[in-house]
Amino acid sequence: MNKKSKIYIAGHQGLVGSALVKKLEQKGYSNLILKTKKELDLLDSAAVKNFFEIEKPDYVFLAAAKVGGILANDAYPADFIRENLIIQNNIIHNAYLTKVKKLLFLGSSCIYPKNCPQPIKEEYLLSGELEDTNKAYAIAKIAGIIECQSYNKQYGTNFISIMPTNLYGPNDNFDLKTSHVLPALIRKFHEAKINNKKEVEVWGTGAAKREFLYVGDLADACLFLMNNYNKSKIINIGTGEDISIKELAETIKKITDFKGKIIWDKSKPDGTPRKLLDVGRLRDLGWKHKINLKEGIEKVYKVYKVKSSSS
Ligand code: GFB
Repeated sequence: MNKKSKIYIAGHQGLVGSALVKKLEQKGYSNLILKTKKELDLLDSAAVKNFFEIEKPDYVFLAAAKVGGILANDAYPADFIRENLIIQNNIIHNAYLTKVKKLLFLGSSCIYPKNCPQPIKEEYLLSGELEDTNKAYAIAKIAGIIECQSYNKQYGTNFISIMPTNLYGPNDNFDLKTSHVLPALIRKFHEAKINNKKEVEVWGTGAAKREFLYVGDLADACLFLMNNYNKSKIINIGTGEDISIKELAETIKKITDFKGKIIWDKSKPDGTPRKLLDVGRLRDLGWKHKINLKEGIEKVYKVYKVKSSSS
């Protein structure tokens, strides 16, 4: 990509999309195409076809998707599979028709088999049973990866697929029902502290382990790969370290300075026991994350406190 390249960021208002816009602008890319859901409904095939024909972007970051935490995935599987299949079909096919130079598709670490060896290598994809709580989302995302690889094979396109680990950042979803664990715990501990509650309820047993990458680092990795990686093979993006939900809860308790007790709601699912990514392929290319977990949580909490006090 050069600074004048026409770059479309699909999903630019989301956690990943907004971090990509910030990173691209910081690096001096000045020709970004951004469309809100109201301006362009990615579920509307005719509208997406028309958009690509008019705008003809050179590069596409496909960061638009229907995403959510473990309960949201478990509760709305039909929405997760239907919407994600339509969005990615519309964008991938029209990127091919309008000869987009390169497209980056986002997979997710939760689409690997639930019990594969750890750390998870890219070749483990499709080697075993998927995690039940988010099987619909995983099948949609796997379809997106196979779609990119199939267009590359049949039409000679350059559509790359990346596999980020669990992400977090300031522009995250903090809704307690649909969000991921990290933003949910920041909100729970913060609200418990300012309301002088005695305890905070955390889901599951706390034994599950998760790897967390700050979204600013993910955006940096996406730019790096858009400029340096041209293979059809998927590539993991992570920190190479994971912690238990119990350790995460204790870390966030400390950062929010909550003094009460943590109560475990074992009626809620733990989900995949562990999903630590093998980041060897990415390291060999010369990329490593910069922001560690404690620093990243402090950055998010700082923004969250301001946003929650003004809302
Ligand atoms: O982040 P999370 O919702 O999604 O849950 P996954 C991670 C772990 O945190 C589970 C526990 O073991 C939860 O039981 N947890 C504890 C909580 N307290 C909470 C809480 O208050 N809220 C939430 N949400 N979790 C997702 C997939 O799996 O990974 C998505 O379902 C997506 O499709 C994402 O791909 C990256 O990490 O288990």
